[in-house]
Amino acid sequence: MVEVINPATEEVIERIESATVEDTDVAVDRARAAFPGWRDVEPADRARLLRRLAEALDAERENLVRLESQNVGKPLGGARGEIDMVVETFGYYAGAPERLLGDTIPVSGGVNMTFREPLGVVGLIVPWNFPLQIAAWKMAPALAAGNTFVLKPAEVTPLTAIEFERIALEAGIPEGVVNVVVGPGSQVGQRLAEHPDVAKIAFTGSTEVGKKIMAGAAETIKRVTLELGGKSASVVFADADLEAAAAAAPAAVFDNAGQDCCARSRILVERSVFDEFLSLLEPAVEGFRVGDPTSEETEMGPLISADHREKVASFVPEDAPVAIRGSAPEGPGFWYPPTVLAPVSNDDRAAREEIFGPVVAVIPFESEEEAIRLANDTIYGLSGSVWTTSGARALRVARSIETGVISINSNTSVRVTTPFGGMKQSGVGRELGPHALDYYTEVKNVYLATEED
Ligand code: TAP
Repeated sequence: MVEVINPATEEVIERIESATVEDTDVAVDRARAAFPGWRDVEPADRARLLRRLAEALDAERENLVRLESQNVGKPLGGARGEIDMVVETFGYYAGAPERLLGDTIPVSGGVNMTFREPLGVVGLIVPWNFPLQIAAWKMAPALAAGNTFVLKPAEVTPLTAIEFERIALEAGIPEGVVNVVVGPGSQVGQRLAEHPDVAKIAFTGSTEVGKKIMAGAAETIKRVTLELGGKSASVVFADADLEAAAAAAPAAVFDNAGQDCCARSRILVERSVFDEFLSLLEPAVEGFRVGDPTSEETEMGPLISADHREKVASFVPEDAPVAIRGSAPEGPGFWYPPTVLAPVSNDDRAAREEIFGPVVAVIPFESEEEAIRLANDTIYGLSGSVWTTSGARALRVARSIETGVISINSNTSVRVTTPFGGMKQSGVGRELGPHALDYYTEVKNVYLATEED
C-alpha cells in the first residue's frame, strides 16, 4: 500500500494499492492489444479525440491544480502554470496526426516513399517534481503518433496520473490506449524497461536511474529517450543589466523549491561586479515568499520529503559560505530556506552535484573564456542563461555552452512549441515542439518499382 503524503502538512492524503511486476505485465498486454486499433484510427479522428481530451483536461483544471499542489506541496500559482501547460500540450499535439507527412524520393526505376510509423507500446516513467506536466510532454506526442502507453508516475506523486486515466477514457480515448500503473520504480519501472513488448522508454528522472533504464532496455534494443539531471549555470557579465539578472535569479533556482532539472543552481558572475550583484540579490532572496502552498501569495513550498530535505541540507555544512538566507516555516512540513552560497569554487560539491533544492552557488570568473570553461565543467548539459547587453557576446557564449537549451537575458527554458532536452549526461533525445514526434515514430521507406524488371 502506498501512503500519499502532503509535504506541506505531513498528512496522509490518500492510500493506494501498489502495483507489482505482474500488474505491469497486464498493463503492457492491454496496451499491446489496443495498439492496432489506435494506430489505424484515421488521423483526422485521432486529432479530434486529442482536441476533446485537451478540452476535458481544461474542464478539470482546478481539480488537477489542487491535487498537484497538495501532493507535491506546490504553491497554487506554480501548479496552475503546470496544468495550463498540460492542456496546451494536448492542444498542440492534436495538430500532429494530420501533419505526420513523409517524403517522395524519385529514384531510377521507381519511387521511394517514407512513412512515419508509430512504435507500438511505449513505457513512460516520470518523476515527482512536475508529475502531470512531464507526463504530458510524453503522453501527447506518443498518442498523436498512434502509440499506446503504460505510464508509471513516481510512487509519491501518483494522484494526477490516476485522474488523467479517468479523464482520457471519459473523453473517448479507447480502452487500453492509456494505462497508468502506480508502483515502485525498481519493480514497475525496471520491468517496463526490460519488457519485450515495450518498444520504447521515455524517462525523466535522475541520471543514476537513467543509466539503469538504458542498461535494462539494451537487451531488447528499445528506443530510449532520457531527460536527466542538470547543474545549469546562469552567466552574468559585467555589462549585463545587473538589476534584471538579480531580480530574475531567485525564481530560477527557488521555484518548485529548487526541485527543477533546469534550476540555475550555479550563478557565474564576473568578478568586477560580484559584490554589487550579491547586494542586489539579497533583497530578492530575503523577500522570496516561502510558506503555505494554498495561499495565492506564496512563491515557494516545502521539499518533497524529510529524506530529501536531509540530502539538501548536507550541501550546507556548518562551515559553508552562506551569504544570504531567506526564511521558511518551522513545521510540520519539509521546509528548507532559500540559501545562497558565495563565493564558491566550481570544484566544491555544491557546484558539482545536483542539489535539487533551494540552494545556489555563486561563482566568480575573470574573463569570457573562463566563464565558458566553468559553465562547461560539469557532467551535465541541460539548460542555462547568459546575461549581457552585447548581442555578439550573447550569441557567442550561448553557442559555446554545451547545453540543450539556453536563454539570453532570461531564465525561461521550456515552451510547448520548442525542443527541450539535454546534452552530455543530461539526457538523450528531445521533448516538445515538432522534434518530439521524431522520437515516437520510426521512418519506414517503401520502394515502388514503376518500370518492369
Ligand atoms: P528518480 O529517482 O530517477 O525517479 C524517476 C522515476 O523513475 C520515478 O518514477 C521512479 O519510481 C522511477 N525509477 C526509480 N528506479 C527505477 C528503476 N530502477 N527502473 C525504472 N524506473 C525507476 O528521480 P526523482 O528523484 O523522482 O527525480 C529527481 C531527478 O529527476 C533529478 O535528478 C532531476 O534532475 C531529474 N529530472 C529531470 C528532468 C528533466 S526534464 N531533465 C525533469 C525533472 C526531473 P519511484 O520513485 O516511484 O520508485
